[in-house]
Amino acid sequence: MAFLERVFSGVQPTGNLHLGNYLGAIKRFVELQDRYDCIYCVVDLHAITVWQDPAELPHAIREVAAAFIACGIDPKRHIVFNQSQVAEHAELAWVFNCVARLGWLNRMTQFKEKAGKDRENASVGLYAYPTLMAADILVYRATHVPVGEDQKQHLELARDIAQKFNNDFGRSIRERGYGEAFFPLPEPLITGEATRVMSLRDGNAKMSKSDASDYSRINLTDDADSIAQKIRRAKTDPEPLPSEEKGLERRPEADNLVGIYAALAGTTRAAVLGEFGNAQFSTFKSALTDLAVAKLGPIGAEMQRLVRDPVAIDAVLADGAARAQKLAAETMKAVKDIVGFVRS
Ligand code: AQP
Repeated sequence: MAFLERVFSGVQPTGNLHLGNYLGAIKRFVELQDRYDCIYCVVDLHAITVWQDPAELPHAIREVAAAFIACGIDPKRHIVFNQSQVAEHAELAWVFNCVARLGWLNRMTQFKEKAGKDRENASVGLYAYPTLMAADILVYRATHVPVGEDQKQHLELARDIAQKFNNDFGRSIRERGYGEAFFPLPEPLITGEATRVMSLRDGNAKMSKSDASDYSRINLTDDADSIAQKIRRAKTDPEPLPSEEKGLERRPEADNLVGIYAALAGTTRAAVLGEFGNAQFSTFKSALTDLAVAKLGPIGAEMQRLVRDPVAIDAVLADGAARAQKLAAETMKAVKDIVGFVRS
């Protein structure tokens, strides 16, 4: 069955939005706007799976919305909102908690990484995170989901949940006239040169909001001096850059910086090495700094301008939430019908 093509993705309001979030996700969100109807969500329900200070969360939510808009997402043509304003996400997540199997969730590597050794003390929400993520996507029956490489396993789980719901309730879906399958199997869109941006301090660790070292990441709100300092101090190896991609193998820091350059410039690693092959890192880092400042400077400035007007951002979020809620309510009405809940 053909489903209406629709994009959904989200970003957590957990502070320190960084270059990885931009290149792996938000920049791609912007590029998809001309081809799809898009729904971009500030996933605040996901954020509270780990402790968030209620005094800081509202600012973090508005900052992600500001980043979406500053990067070029048009909230009039598409939908921008925060997840907690549309209760259907949590409602569908409960149904999916009853569809997904414990064994599936036990395999999720992100839970293992985030819970670490203190697993017994992790929230139930952190464990159930992937079923909520499946609900986020499927409550809009979205068909395409742009994400960074780290979300691939969660996307596969969302597909498994959609498939199992379609199978378990297949007869009900058909008898009630919803076609052969109710949910699409959402496709991950993980493409480009920077699907996994690594830490500037360690080429084997993901660039991440929660890294204790601010030198590990470039934040979207960093000024030109900070960007320059962070790139200057980024870890490298003693060799000059190779002239071919194969030469980046087993050189994670070099590979990361070349990938970042390629993604920011909208070109490929091969083209970057065509230009900088045999160059010393000092030369390359200086070019990368100029490029990063040129691309990120205006975004950071616009984000700062937008967050100074929280009333305007809240109006965008409220408008988006109202439009999202209409779509989500339609899905939930059908889901309740399919599952067999009685409505008075
Ligand atoms: N390093 C990265 N490279 C490429 N893409 C990335 N994403 C995150 N880090 C990288 C993508 O950004 C989107 C939003 O991520 P998120 O805010 O929902 O959560 P996250 O993946 O938990 O972000 P962090 O920075 O990694 O936070 P912590 O420190 O809490 O672990 C997603 O599409 C993600 O793939």
